Amino acid sequence: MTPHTLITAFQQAGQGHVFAHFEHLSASQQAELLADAAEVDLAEIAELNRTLVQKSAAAGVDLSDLEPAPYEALPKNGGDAAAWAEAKRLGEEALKAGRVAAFVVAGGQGTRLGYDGPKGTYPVTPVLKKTLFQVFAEKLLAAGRRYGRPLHWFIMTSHINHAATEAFFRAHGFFGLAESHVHFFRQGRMPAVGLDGKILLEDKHRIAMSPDGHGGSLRALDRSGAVALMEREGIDILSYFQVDNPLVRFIDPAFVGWHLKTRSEMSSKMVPKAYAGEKVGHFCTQRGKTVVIEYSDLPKERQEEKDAAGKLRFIAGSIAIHLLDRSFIRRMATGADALPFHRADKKIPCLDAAGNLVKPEKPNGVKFELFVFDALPFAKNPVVIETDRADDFSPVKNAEGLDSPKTCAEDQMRQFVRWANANGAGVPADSTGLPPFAFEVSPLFGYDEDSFAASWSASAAKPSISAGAVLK
Ligand code: UD2
Repeated sequence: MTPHTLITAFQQAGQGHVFAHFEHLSASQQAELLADAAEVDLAEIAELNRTLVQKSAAAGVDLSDLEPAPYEALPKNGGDAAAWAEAKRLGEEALKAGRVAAFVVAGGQGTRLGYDGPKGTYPVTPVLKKTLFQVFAEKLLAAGRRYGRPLHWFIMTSHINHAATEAFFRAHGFFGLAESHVHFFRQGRMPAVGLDGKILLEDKHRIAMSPDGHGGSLRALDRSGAVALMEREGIDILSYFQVDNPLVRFIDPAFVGWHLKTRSEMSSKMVPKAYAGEKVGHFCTQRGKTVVIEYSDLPKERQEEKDAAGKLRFIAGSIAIHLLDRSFIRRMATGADALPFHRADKKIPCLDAAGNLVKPEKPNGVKFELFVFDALPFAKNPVVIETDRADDFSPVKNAEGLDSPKTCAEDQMRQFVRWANANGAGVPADSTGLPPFAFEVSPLFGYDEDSFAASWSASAAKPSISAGAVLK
């Protein structure tokens, strides 16, 4: 498209103001603005304005016919122990055959934490303050050794943090992983619009663009060549997790086995919600399909609904851990089924009509985001399995209070104590399982109960666990 046709298309779509300052820009700034504009799908924005922006903020989420989704309970909660053991065996086989790769979505901005930098570079472990990325890398390294082949790792970044993320890995020698097995790619971007549907400018030569949500990962995986690489390497399953959760067991043989034995195209882990209003999605079924309804979309009375036994009815909380089949990713990325966009009202710094930068006090615009769990209703045989929260979920989201660096470090230590004491270490702990001093277990020593037990029994002199100890 020539600059002229692009500008005309914007004018015809009622978005001509994007080029209001064009004449006064330098040649390179003009080129930047044209490049931003070329990324915008004007028909898509017009449609989103019609369906999302001109409606109330909650419009678009269908809450009819919702039922709680069934899930495979853990054996200790009534699940079938033999079926779990069989799943673990199948998963181990798949891991040894190199059929599984890891995938972290790390394109978000971490605004709530108030941390300026890629969230994966945030320090989280109790003693050594290893970063999230290092924890994941070491888990992957250890799993590769355990299953006899190095695992591939896909890392989705965004235009905001791509360069910084790559530089961080490089500066740390990829934490011991082979560089050839770590694959970075950038997610797509969407323009933000004002409450009147007009595309916002963050500068005279820049459209206010933001990452297209973690659901953008499906198309970005395909576009970036990640799916083709999986095909070449014989990787059938991608283990999806979020960058904010160092406890995540993303190489989990039983989970992989459930996925395989149920012939699921997309599988998920759930935890029973800790309390009615916990900020997690809810696994539900809706007219025969599995769906996730985000906490912000499910009315309070439904979040609090109880069943006959007095238990929360919509109990299955989504902690954003999934397995995705390669062929399913490709179908979602290139086929006719498309994820719906969600509307997020935000305070977006932007230029006013006179071209001055304003920093709004209240939401002044809308960002459009895709959510990966919206792929569930399109998947064949989706299965949801229960997991122990203590072994899979303690995210760092807020600077203080719930889901903060402090709660996360404590949950890591409770896990270390459980693993150690299951092997007779006799570490003292309070009634919540927290030790009176900080210590830490390197993922290279143990990244789950089994690997910890294996290292423990292999060490002739049992490691001493005291204040500041690090088991390596
Ligand atoms: C997410 C889930 C919530 C629950 C919770 C568990 C949604 C909408 N909600 O809430 O149901 O499972 O996690 O912790 O997902 N990201 C990108 N690109 C983007 C946006 C996000 O890569 O454009 C990544 C981000 O880096 C992070 C993850 O997605 O790893 C989650 O993002 P979030 O902080 O927006 O999710 P949250 O806490 O609202």
